[in-house]
Amino acid sequence: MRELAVAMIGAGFMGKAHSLAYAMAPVAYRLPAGLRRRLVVDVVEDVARAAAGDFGFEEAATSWRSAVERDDIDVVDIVTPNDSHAEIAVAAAERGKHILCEKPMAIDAPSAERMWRSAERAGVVNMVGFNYRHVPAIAYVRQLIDTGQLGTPYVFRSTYLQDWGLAGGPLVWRFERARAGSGALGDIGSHAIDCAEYLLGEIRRVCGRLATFTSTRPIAGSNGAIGIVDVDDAATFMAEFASGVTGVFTATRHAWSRKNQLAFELDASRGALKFNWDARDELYLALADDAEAVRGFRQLSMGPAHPDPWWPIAGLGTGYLETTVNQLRDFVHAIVDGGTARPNFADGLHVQRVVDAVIESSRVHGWVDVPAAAAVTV
Ligand code: SOE
Repeated sequence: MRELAVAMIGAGFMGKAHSLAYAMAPVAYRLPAGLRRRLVVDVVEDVARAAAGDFGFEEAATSWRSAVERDDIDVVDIVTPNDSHAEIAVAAAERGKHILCEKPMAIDAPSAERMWRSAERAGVVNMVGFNYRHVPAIAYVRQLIDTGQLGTPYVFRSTYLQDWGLAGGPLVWRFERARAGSGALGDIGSHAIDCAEYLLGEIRRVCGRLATFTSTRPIAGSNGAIGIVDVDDAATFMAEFASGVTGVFTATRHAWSRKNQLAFELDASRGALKFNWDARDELYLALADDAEAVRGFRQLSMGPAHPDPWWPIAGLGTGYLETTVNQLRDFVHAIVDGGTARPNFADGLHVQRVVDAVIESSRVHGWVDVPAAAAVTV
């Protein structure tokens, strides 16, 4: 069987998640290729070495550039801070490597467009780590919409709420525009945008407001020096989809006691539904065709009757890791069987365009158009 050798660039929290996925995916699914954790890269040698041991990689290195140039590497997995994604992805594509890149795809749409262009030119498989669309309940929502069971979608309301931004922590890269591109908007709002576009198609116009509540933070290891936060702590925007659906979104890392609450509701002509990551194995569904006496939201428990079942009975549970395994499965199939793994760089680029449009909209206090994906050519 073919074997894909992976160089993972970055060794933080997402590196751990992806490493677990490399170990679990061949057990969870019968994959068409083996996955070899060949090389892990971190600029700090000790961190790289520790990661190789902890995450099960054969080798550790400190230069991503040498890693992507190696002939014995098939896949480059980018789990570094956002500002390095474009440079690494472009170099990897030029060397013919397949690329799995963490979200958001880049710090802005022009960088994401460069990545997309390079990958298209090189003909390599490319994928962005928007893992939440691989939750079985969300994949099932897509089926409900595509098969017309909900009728015409009308209004989509989405919130992605966390509270770790309130803890008064140091000025990590996620609070710096030059490194992250944006704050809550790109970090977690991008997941909500990806889910929305996966379910309902492209967003074509937005009107939003960004706000920063904690505007300074201590600089780690600097003896009390204070740094400026130049990204949003909360992003709220209205969206108009190309299909005519209306969307309302809020993403914030300043929402007390909401730890990782990606939630949405959809109202449609023949039904409605509610999803909440806190109970991710459930979906609340109401259908207009139900007899009047029992009409209301029913609670579905995800299982073998739904997409991506892991276990033979419903209710055993799928979580964060399962979504990264499902994502990896699609990536490996695209490499071996041909085709594309979604969300690919074109999808990630469009999400980035929505993010950039929300930032611009907040700046000009008005609606901003989002260029269509079809508007770009290689
Ligand atoms: C931090 O907000 C974070 O780790 C995000 O960067 C991830 O994408 C999200 O899945 C969990 O929270």
